[in-house]
Amino acid sequence: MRHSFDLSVYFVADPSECAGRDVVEVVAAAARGGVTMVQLRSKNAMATPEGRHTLLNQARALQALLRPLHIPFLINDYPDIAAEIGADGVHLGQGDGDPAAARALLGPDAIIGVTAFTPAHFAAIDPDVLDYTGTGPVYPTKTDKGKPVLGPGKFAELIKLSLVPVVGIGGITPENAPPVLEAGAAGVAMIRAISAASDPEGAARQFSGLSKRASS
Ligand code: TZP
Ligand code: MG
Repeated sequence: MRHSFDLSVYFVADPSECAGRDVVEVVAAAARGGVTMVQLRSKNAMATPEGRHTLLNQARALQALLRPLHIPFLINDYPDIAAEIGADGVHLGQGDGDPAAARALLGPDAIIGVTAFTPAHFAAIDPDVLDYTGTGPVYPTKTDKGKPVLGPGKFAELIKLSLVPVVGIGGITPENAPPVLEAGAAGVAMIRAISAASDPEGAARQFSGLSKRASS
């Protein structure tokens, strides 16, 4: 049985995008504001032994913060780190390894998501292995350059192909989130709209209010 999860406000926490604050402090604020799921995304962390150590410490601190709050916690890119700290799951990009191998490592209860932004990506998804997709960029973003921006119209068309729930990502703010939810997304994912906000708790609360209105 998979752990149950709610994609409605999915905060992707990148320690280098927290406006100089500690990632654990920012995630604690986001949790108070009502985020429903958290991912630790630390690009290049594994390039050095110190980086791996830092990532492990951050991951352990976040897991300890979020577990009592029943907010699922996933690690971006590294199924082995997720296994080592007992995280709730892992998020894999295209080319980040075989989802079936991650499922075999983490077991049937883990939440495993994948990045998908072309029809071929959606066609390759086995819903017995994967639980959700992150799809975007929906809007222009400085965080993940180089991918074509979908816009809400193309996003809506693309996600009709999905056999698993989809969360929209890329440049999403409380102001531009409604069309993503109206397109049929299970939720919105964001980095900077929460992590770079002067008030991450308030930003999270705004997203939480939108998703509650969209589902009522
Ligand atoms: N995948 C598609 S866009 C993106 C990822 C990881 C970055 C989203 O960052 P932001 O700050 O919410 O635009
Ligand atoms: Mg990746």
